[in-house]
Amino acid sequence: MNIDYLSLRLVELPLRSPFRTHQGVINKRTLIIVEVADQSGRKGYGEVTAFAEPFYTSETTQTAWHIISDCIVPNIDFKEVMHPFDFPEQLTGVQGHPMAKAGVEGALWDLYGKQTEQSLSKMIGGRKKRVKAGAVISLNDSTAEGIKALEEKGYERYKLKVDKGRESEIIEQVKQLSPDLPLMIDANGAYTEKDMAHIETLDDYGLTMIEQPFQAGDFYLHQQLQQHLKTPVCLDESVMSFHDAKQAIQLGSCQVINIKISRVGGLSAAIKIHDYCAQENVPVWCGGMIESGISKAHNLALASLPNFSIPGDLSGSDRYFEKDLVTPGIQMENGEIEVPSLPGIGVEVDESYLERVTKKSKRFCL
Ligand code: OSB
Ligand code: MG
Repeated sequence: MNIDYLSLRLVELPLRSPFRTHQGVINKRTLIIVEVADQSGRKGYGEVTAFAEPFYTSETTQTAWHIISDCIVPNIDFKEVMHPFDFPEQLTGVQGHPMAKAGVEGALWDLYGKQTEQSLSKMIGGRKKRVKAGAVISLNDSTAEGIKALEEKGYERYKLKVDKGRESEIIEQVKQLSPDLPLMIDANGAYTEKDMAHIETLDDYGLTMIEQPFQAGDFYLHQQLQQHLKTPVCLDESVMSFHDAKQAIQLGSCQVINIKISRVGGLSAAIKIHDYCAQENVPVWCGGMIESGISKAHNLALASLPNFSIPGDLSGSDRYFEKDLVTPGIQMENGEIEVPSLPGIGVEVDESYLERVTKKSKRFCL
């Protein structure tokens, strides 16, 4: 792919309002932007969506910075990467750290698309021109005003973050305001085995699914719950690889999978999971990470694949940010977002704004 250099930027984006869940609150979004450039000056961008703190998965911005700088860059022979699919195959010496890997792979996909003048969606076999959006209602937004504001924007699917013990109250509030809209909840592992009966009390609300009720790693407990529940169980944190997806499906631990490029270690793995789920008749949707327009553009390409049949956590730039790293920002209209059709990720990075929000940077000549 003729790669000249790779650079990392640690950026901090102010959030319009704090994003609060039972695991804590995010006031500003710390991210790593990965850039790869070829000798002709074409640039590809990827994003490491790990958080500053390890509340969601074990990675953090700092572990990812270390893994990319000290383990990935020195151990990859970028001259042998002819296509982005070649990159994960060279990563056998780096266990774990899916978000660090996904950020680099993402930059390679964008660059490859620019070099071959194809959109990312086209390169991976995407079919849809537009995808359905969905809003996540953090514990800060779960007020009548917060929900009305999202409905006025045009969101047609809601996901509520769980506040254990207050689920019914919040679900009923949303149902009163928007009785016909699809609604789901995301527990981010808030429940334990003792909550099994409590979760079953939510089964008659007609929720489209319950996401990640228990801790990641416990395929058994999710399987026990799914057996007793009409509502589909969806797994997020539990699925960190293709193998996790296969186990979850074969064991009956879920009926739906949330695919995040970052959590599964990159677009190659995300596509593989998508294809496997399609073969097993398990619908998937694209998860979000409160990310910038760079990662959102990658998500839109992924979500254009045929088995992404459920609206994802795909929102416009203005959902979380006053100003995004891409210009113009990602737009949500009438509950849908257009899949970019220009080469690579198909969005323009605002380099001067990127420079302004950069806290530190590092460049590796390859
Ligand atoms: O569980 O999907 C999650 C945000 C941070 C960490 C984990 C999750 C989330 C979201 C927000 O639900 C998704 C988004 O709108 O970007
Ligand atoms: Mg989730």
